[in-house]
Amino acid sequence: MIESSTKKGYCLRQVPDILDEALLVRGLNTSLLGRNVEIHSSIGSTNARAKELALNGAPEGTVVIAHEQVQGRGRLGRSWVSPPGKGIWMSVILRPQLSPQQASKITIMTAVAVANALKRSAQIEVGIKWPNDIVCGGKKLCGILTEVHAEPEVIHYAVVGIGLNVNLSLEDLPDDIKDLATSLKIEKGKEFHRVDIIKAILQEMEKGYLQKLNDDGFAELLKEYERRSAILGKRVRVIGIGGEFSGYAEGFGEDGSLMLRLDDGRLKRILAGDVSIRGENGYV
Ligand code: BT5
Repeated sequence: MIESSTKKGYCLRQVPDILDEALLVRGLNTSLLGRNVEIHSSIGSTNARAKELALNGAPEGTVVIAHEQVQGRGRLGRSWVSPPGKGIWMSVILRPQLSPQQASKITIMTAVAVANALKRSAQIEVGIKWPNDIVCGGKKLCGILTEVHAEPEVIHYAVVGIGLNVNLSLEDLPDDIKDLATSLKIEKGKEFHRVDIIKAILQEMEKGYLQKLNDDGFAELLKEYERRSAILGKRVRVIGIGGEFSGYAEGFGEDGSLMLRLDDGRLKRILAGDVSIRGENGYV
């Protein structure tokens, strides 16, 4: 935005945070992700829309983005707060050569990609809270929702949903999540352009997807994931359908599972399904 004032010339004020396709594709250095983009001003859920598109044959790499979601979803039908213009509410269609049992590798790859992208585009160091959260200062900055459409042996498509709080203020967060959620603006004290962050995420995600989602690359990816883990070596509570138990987070398996050392000394493998993790004294 340019402001003029007599005899003082022009001064460049804040550039508005516009999110449109032309800006997004300009300089987007990917060959697959984001080559086909749909941007909605308001939608129920970008994951729901991406699934519809994938089912109708949309090309791999198709991205659906919304300024606002009115039915944003988390895991197990939980809701995802997605106010207009304040965050990145986006879904990516992938068609990975993985078995459905390996689907959590996609979430791991995405978490590392988002963390690297945030470092590059927002100069922020974040942690990864297994299985699907990106955290900062002990609070949730971003959630990832990977949904697959599969047969027993093959994945037909995966839709990876990313909900990243960018320019939300504390007042934008409902009371029930004020204590556990945060945003880039809250953490860094300034606003960001969503389009720059989206580009960085798509670029990092494409690198991860094309280079690391194979047997050789995944070991390296897992190391990056562990390095960024907000729970590794810590005592955590695991809350699942089958009950609640505590232990030390000792490592992660090749299949994306969490290895938890129980108090009786046994090592328990926990699949990244429908469990939630809490730190001993709070969210992480
Ligand atoms: C997640 O679920 O963390 C996955 C969230 C994925 C959202 C994206 S947005 C684009 C795409 N389209 C969709 O419809 N979804 C995806 P889960 O682990 O179940 O966490 C959900 C919980 O996080 C809620 O029950 C709240 O406690 C909390 N929460 C809701 N909105 C939040 C927000 N904006 N920031 C931080 N925490 C939030």
